[in-house]
Parts: sequence; C-alpha cells; structure tokens
Amino acid sequence: MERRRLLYILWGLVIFAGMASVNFFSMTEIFGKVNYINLVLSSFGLSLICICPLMVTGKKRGLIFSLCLYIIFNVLIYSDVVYERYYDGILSIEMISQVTQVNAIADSIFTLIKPRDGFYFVGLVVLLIALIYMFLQRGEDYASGKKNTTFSSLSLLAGIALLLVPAWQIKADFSDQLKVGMAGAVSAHLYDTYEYLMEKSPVFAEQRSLTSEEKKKIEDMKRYFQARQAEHKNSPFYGVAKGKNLIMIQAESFNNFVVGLKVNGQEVTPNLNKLIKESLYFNHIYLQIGRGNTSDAEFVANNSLYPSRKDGAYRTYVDKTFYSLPIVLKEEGYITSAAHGNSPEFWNRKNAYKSQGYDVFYYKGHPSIGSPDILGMGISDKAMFHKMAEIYKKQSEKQPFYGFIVTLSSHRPFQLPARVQKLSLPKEFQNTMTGNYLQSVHYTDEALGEFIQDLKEKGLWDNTLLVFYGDHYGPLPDNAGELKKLLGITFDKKTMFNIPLVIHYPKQTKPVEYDVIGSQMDIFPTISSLMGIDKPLYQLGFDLTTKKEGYVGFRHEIVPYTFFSDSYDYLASDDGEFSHGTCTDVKTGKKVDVEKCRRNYERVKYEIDISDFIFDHNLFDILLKKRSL
Ligand code: GP9
Ligand code: MN
Repeated sequence: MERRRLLYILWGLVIFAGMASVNFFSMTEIFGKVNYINLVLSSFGLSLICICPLMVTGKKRGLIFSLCLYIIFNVLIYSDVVYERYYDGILSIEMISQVTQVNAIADSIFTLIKPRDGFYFVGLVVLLIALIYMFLQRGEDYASGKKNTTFSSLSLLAGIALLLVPAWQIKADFSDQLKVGMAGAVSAHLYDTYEYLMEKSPVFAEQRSLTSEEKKKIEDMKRYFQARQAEHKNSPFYGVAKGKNLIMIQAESFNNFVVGLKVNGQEVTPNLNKLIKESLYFNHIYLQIGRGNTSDAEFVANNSLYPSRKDGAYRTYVDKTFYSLPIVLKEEGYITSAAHGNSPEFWNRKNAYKSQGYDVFYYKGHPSIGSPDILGMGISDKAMFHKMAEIYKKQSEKQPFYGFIVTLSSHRPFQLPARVQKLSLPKEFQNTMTGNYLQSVHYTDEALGEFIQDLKEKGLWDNTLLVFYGDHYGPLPDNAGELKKLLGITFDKKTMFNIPLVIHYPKQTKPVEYDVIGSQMDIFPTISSLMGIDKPLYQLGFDLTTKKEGYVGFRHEIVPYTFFSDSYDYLASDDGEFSHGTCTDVKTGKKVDVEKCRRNYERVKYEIDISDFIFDHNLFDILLKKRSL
C-alpha cells in the first residue's frame, strides 16, 4: 500500500482514538457509566465527519480542515464537562446567544478546570504532531490529486447517521447526565437541537388553539392554585406588612451553613445573625434553580413557578406574560426596581426584567449609579446597597416601592482583594476555597449590616418588609473534603442545596424560627401573605408560615423529579422511570419501598408539568383575561 494512503489511514485511526478517548472521559465524568456501543458509534461517526475534508480537497490543506473539525468536537465535548461541573447540565442551543457571558465568568471557569483535563486533548496533540510531520514531507503530496466527493459525501452521511443512532435512544425525561452517558455529548446536542426546533414549530407554539383536555387542565390548575392560596389567611402574620415597602435581597453563593458559623472566635455573618434575632428565619430552605443558575433563583423567588427545562428562564421565557411579584405589586401602586452590579446583558436580565414587571433596572454603567466601587464581576455590594438606599428614599416619598437587589461580590472564585478581607483566619484557611469563600460571605454580610443601618437612618426600616435569601451554593462537591477538614461540615446534597431565608416584617422584635422544608418556590407566597395580597395568584409554592407538610421537588441540579420531604426523600433515576428511583426514610436513613414516595413524586411531576404548560402556551394571557380560552 502506498505510503500516502497508509498515512491517511493512520490519520483516521488517530482521530477515532482521540474521539473515543474524549467521549469516554466525558461520559465517565458526567454520568459515571458508559454505554460502550454508543461510545463506538458516536466516535466512529465523528471520525467519519472529521476525515471528509481529506477526500473533498484532495490536497494537504484537507488535513487542516480535518483537524479543525476534530478541534470543534473536542472543544464542544470538553466545554460540556466544565459547564456541567458548575451548572449541572450541558450547554444548550439557546445559550449560543449568550456566548458573551463566558468572558464575564472566565475566572470562575478557570477554577473549574483540573490538571487531569489534559487527557481530553492527547488526541489533539498527536494530530498536531502528525500534521507537522506530513507538512514537512517534501514533494509527495498527500492526496490522490483527484477529489473524491462521492466518498466524502458518503462518509459525512454515514457519520451523521451513526450519531443519530444514539440520539434516537434519548427520551424527554432523561437528565442531561444520562443523555451524555448513554449517547455521548454530540448526540445529546443533536437531540436537544431537534427538541428546540420542534418547540419553535407552529404545532407546538403557544398560538395553536387549546384542546378540550387542555382547557379542562386549566380549570383544574386554577383550583389547585386557589386551594394553596386559601391557606395564607390562616397565617398569624397575614397582612402584617400590608402597604409597606418591600426590599428583597438575593445573596450570591450564600449557603445556609454560614449562618451562626464562627471561625477563630469570629462570626462569619454577624449582621445576618443579628437580623435573625428579630426576624422569621427558615432554616430548611432549598434552591430550585435550573440552567439559569442565579437568574433562575430570581425567577423562582419572584414567580413561584419552575424554571425552564431547556435553558435559563430569562432566556426561554423572556417574551411570555407573567404574574410575578413585581407585576402584582405594581397593580397595588408600587414602583418596582431591580438592581444588580453586573452588565445588563448577563443572563439576559435587560430584556427579562421588562416582562418581569420591573419599572427600573439599575446595573453596571447605569446613569443613576455612576462609576462606583468595582469588586470582581461588577459593582461592589456595599456601593450597590448604598446607592439603592438613596434611590429607595426618593421613591418612598412618592409611593411604596419594591426593590429587588441581587448581590454579586461573593461570586466564585471568591477572591476578594485583601483590603476587604476582614476575617482573620487561621493559617490552614489561607489560600483555600473555604477561606476565600468565608471572606466573601463576610464581606457581603458587612454590606448588609451597613445597608440596614442606612435604611434606619433614612427612616425606611420601620416601614419596610425585608427578605434575604441565597441564590445557590458557594462551594462545589469537589470542596467537600476541605470543608470537612476545616469546618467539620458534611457537604452533602442537602447542605449544598440549603440556602438561608430570613424575613423581617416592619417593627418585628421577636425571632421566630421555622424548620419546615421549603424552597425558593415558597418565597413569593410567603411575601404575598405577609403583605395581605388578596386577589387570585398563581403560585406553586406555599406561605411558609402555614405550610404543613414540608417538601421540595427539583427539576435541575439533581436528577429531575427528585425531592426532599418530611418523611421520605426520593432520588429519581436518570432514565425517568419512577420505580427505578430510590425512596429513603428520612428518620432511619434506610431505603424503603419506592411506592412510599409515589404521592410526592406525582405532586412534583404535576407541578413541573403545569409550570411548563403555563409557559409553553403563555397561559397568563388567558388567566389574566388578556385573551379568551
Ligand atoms: C452574574 C451573577 C452570577 O451577573 O448573577 O451569576 P451565576 O454565575 O452565579 O449564575
Ligand atoms: Mn449566583
């Protein structure tokens, strides 16, 4: 066999070996198990696509195009691995529009890259060496001189067909992790792209008329919401903040374990601890974020509905109609604003906040904010709180206000400049994620203390309902060992998902602590109950001051339909089959018959389904009588 042909075959084999290794590592890391048949099919399919340019061009430059295709697949699969480490999902097609977001979290991304990731690029290095070697060969051109477009087209079609085989085995209920573990990342993306295009087709669009079953489903759904809201009036605090101002603070990367924590004799969050002494404190509240991470925390807390299954709610639902907290309060005569120290494009907030019902959005570069102190990703929490206190004072002179502040300074990688690190930590904490995290959280807590003092000095404190909660976890599972060693904390899923929720109503002096299991879904209903909002609301959450049975269901960050509850915890199976999940008795920690978890499982499934149903068909237009059924 002539030498040229041999080198081509070697080139193809290296591509296959490289693609197979990248697929194997990614399937193993993201899902933990590998479907070897689909691993071979996917790797072979990708290889056939990568070698197409060799036949089309018939010249050496075909090797370069072939290498470019390999690099595209290699980087895509590796990006899924890094993205999943932080956002618990793989990249989605909708995110292409937000590619600019990447540079703003570049330093966070670097903290997610591990030395062992070099293995993902071994194939690429071998191909680069091979390419240089072949280009250095004099005279002989590694090509037959004639273009073999038939063969290259067959190779391309065969490659795509081989990728579709694993994609075809994916089901809608599969978690992202299972999609990758079973079919490989590229086939998972093919499936997601198909779903995305189908959702965009007229058959699925909200414009199509509703079937009679769907109309009946709407009536059932309305009764479901009304029954939940009826409980509000049983609260001992119902209407205690009626007509008062509302300030809601969503704190970046704030886990509940920092509340009351002391290190070296110093409180990590002295101001929050002090606030709790005159507030309602909910100590078993869990995140319910989706692919939109921080922005989904905002969405759930202000809408009491689930985030989108496909991408951040601020992107997927941006043009929908809502009946959110800001909209409900605007109807009550409030001026509403959101404030966040990052650029307005991040998480598509600039567009999303309009349909969420915020009259004003204060962001990095906003004319009213000027050029204040910058820390990390944007305006420092202290500067933002100080500016917003001034703005609220002015607003309060004309009408009641709802101010939503999303903090930023305690964002990963938690590396604040020494000038703002006020905790004196023992040596073993120095330059550790845990030490940096505690310093960041301590800074934000200090900012909170100054903000409350500011509100008091401006005469706003006694006329304002203040809500404070965390958006999601700060440390990652990788940091569990360090947290155990330094703080003695077992960073399991419950601790990781557990965020603080503190609510201070005007002139409250006595603390009340609640152990009820709840989530960000319950924030809006609890606020609307304390504010005595007495009109039909469409909230999946409960007023936590009257919630009897604790439970929280997840659609993301863990296998969808997993839930925690007072009696049983359920870990759903990646394949979406209920009976394949695990039901655990909370008291004994022992596995029990999965049927004991069916009732709450059906409830979580129903709630996620009606949440998607509302937005798939833009039903608030109907519920709010903006269009007829
Ligand atoms: C970015 C901030 C952090 O503006 O909300 O976002 P995150 O990376 O935590 O989702
Ligand atoms: Mn966040």
